[in-house]
Amino acid sequence: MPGVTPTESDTYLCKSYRLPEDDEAYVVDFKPHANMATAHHMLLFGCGAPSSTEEYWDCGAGTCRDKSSIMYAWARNAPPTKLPKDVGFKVGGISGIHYFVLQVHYGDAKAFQDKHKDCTGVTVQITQERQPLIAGIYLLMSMDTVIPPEKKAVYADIACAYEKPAMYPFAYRVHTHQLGQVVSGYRVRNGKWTLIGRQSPQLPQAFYPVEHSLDVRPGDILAARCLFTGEGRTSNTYIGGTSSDEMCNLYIMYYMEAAHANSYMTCVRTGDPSLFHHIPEIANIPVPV
Ligand code: IYT
Ligand code: CU
Ligand code: CU
Repeated sequence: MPGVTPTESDTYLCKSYRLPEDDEAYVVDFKPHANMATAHHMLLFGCGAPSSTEEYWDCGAGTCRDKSSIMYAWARNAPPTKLPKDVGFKVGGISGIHYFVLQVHYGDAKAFQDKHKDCTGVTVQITQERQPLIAGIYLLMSMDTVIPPEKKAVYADIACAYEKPAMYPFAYRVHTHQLGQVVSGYRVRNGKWTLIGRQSPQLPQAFYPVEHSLDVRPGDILAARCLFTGEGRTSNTYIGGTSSDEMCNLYIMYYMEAAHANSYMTCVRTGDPSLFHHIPEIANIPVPV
């Protein structure tokens, strides 16, 4: 951030950076520069073009003009995940990514009573050297969830058949707003459910490491469930952008062999109830926070 002084709590500020080169390059490391006392979280996106040409702007106006892809997340009180050796995000060239957009969520504005200028950010290490493995993000998200008021447990189920070259998940991030209790992601192979990651969205929304490494191959199904509660609400809650709306997201960060790499994939398909009938029971239990 170019020295900003938020005046209200929960300000989301965005700033764009043009990549130094137009040629293909690889992002291989991130170093956060964030002050726990001021920044609540920060996200780094890769973009074709940013939403604004201002020096910095309120992220409510958008982050990327075109498709945006998350590359890095830092959240207060969570250790940031590193890229494994030989793994890089492809940027520049035909990747279509020519900008980074940094989003910083500033928490309590009291931290700025002294009017100081904040330079929260992240150092991105880029190399032109080809990497053997390409990093990517597979996003599972729900678009049609409705949470009725006072309903104790509501599930948002998402599942897609996986038909791309083999991928190796190494980190995951969950995202909901206030009503989310747990988000779980699985690989389903021949009817067997194997956990990719399970986390409370009320904990810091960083990328957490995949604990037991696994591969995802054509013929597998990727499945995710968000558990919500409608308790405390007086009307239906829908998917949407404000903090009183909800979202159900699971981001799987993976690597793939460079020769046939796909960097961004999305699944928005509602899961088949006959499939989710077999989800492990632990996906239905809120994570205590
Ligand atoms: C409707 C919804 O669930 N939006 C999510 C997921 C999302 C992320 C990206 C949707 C699109 C994207 O290009 I990147 I279309 C969402 O907005 N998630 C927020 C951030 O915006 C990334 C989050 O914190 O995960
Ligand atoms: Cu935050
Ligand atoms: Cu959201």
